[in-house]
Amino acid sequence: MNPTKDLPHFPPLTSEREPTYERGYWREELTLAFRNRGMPLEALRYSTTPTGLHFLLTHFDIPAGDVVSWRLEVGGLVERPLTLRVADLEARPRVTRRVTMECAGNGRGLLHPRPLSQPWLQEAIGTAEWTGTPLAGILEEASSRPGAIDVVFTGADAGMEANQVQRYQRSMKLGEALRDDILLAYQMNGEDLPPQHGGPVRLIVPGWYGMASVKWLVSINVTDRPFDGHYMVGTYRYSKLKGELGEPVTHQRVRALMIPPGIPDFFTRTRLVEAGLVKLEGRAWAGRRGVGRVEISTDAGKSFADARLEPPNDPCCWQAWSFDWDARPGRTTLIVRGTDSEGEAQPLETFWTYRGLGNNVAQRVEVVVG
Ligand SMILES: Nc1nc2c(c(=O)[nH]1)N[C@H]1C(S)=C(S)[C@@H](COP(=O)(O)O)O[C@H]1N2
Ligand SMILES: [Mo]
Repeated sequence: MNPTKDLPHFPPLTSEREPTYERGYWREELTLAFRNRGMPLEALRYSTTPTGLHFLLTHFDIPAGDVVSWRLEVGGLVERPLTLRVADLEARPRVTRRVTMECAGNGRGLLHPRPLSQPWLQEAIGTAEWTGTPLAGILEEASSRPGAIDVVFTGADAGMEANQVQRYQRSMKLGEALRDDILLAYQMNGEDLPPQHGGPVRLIVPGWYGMASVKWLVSINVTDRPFDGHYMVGTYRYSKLKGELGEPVTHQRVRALMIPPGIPDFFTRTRLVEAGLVKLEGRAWAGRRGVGRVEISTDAGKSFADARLEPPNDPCCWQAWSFDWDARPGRTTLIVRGTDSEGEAQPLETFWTYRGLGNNVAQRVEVVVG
C-alpha cells in the first residue's frame, strides 16, 4: 500500500522559506491566519472549548469525505491487514477523553526574526472531548510482524511543501503507538467529527503537540524502518539553522494563559480594568507531565507570586488557576508563567528555532487601570 502513489507531479513553485527580520506581516501569513484561526483567549473560561472556538490548523485544503464511503486501511508489516469503515470503529470499545491540544507553532508570530508560516501569537489551543476507539486495539488485531518498529499515519489531504507534492503523514514508534490513551476519534464534543477537525476519523495523541494527531486518517502502515517523510524530518524539529536536523518536536511544553481581564481597546487589545480587587483567571497545561505551579506578575516582571492551581480533571488536560489582584490606577503589564511538575518553567524570553516551534514564552497582557 502506497498512499502517495496517486499524487500528481509538479515542478517546485516556491523556494524554501527563509526567516525574515522584517517587522510587518506578509500577505501569505495573513492568508494562512484566516484559514487557521485561533481560540479567542476569553474562551479560556470554558473547561471544554465549544467546537467553533477550538483552534484550527490545516496545511492544505480540507478534503472531501463522508462517513459512509470512508475507509481506513491498516497494513504494512502486519499479520492481518484490515479495512475499517467508520461503523466498524463505532462498534469497537468506545472511549471519551478530554484533551488539550496545542499547535507546536504556537508563539511563532512573536519571534524575531520571524519564521514565515502560520503566524500564531498564543491562541493555537483548545480542549475538546474526543470520542473514539483506542488505536492499540486495532494494532493488536492487525498484529505486527517481527521487525516492525514504526507506524505511519496518512491523512487524505495533499499539497506541495518542501518543493514536493505530498500527503500529510506522521509516524510514531510502535511502542508509543500502542499506548492506551491514543484514540481513533470519530466524535468531538459529542457530535460527529466536523470536516475542519479531521472528520470522519482522526488520530488523537494526548500530550503531544497537535501535529501528531493526524486528521482525515486514511491509512495506518506498520514499517520496519523509521519513516523519514517531510513532517518527520523536514519540519517539527527544534533546529536552529536551515539544514540542521535538530531534535524532534514531541510532547507539549508547559504553558499558562490568562483570560484577558476587563474590556479591550478595539484595535490594540490593551485591557481596560477598573481599580479594586480583580480576579485573574486562566488555564495551564504541560502535556503528560502536568502543571506544578503558576505564577503571576502584576508589575511587568519585577516580582512574581503564586496563583491558586486546581488539580487536573483528566490527564493531558488543562488546569484552572486564579489570582486575586488589587489593581491600582495606572498602566502595567501582567505576566503569567507556568512550571511543569518536573520544574521546567516557561521562559520570559522567546525560544527561537528555525521553524518557530515550541515557543512557550510567558504571556504578557498590557493593562490600563482606571
Ligand atoms: N491530515 C492532516 N492532519 C493534521 C494536520 C494537517 O494539516 N493535515 N495538521 C496538524 C497540526 S500541525 C495540528 S496543530 C492539528 C490541528 O488540529 P485541529 O485543526 O483539529 O485543531 O492537526 C494536525 N493534523
Ligand atoms: Mo500544528
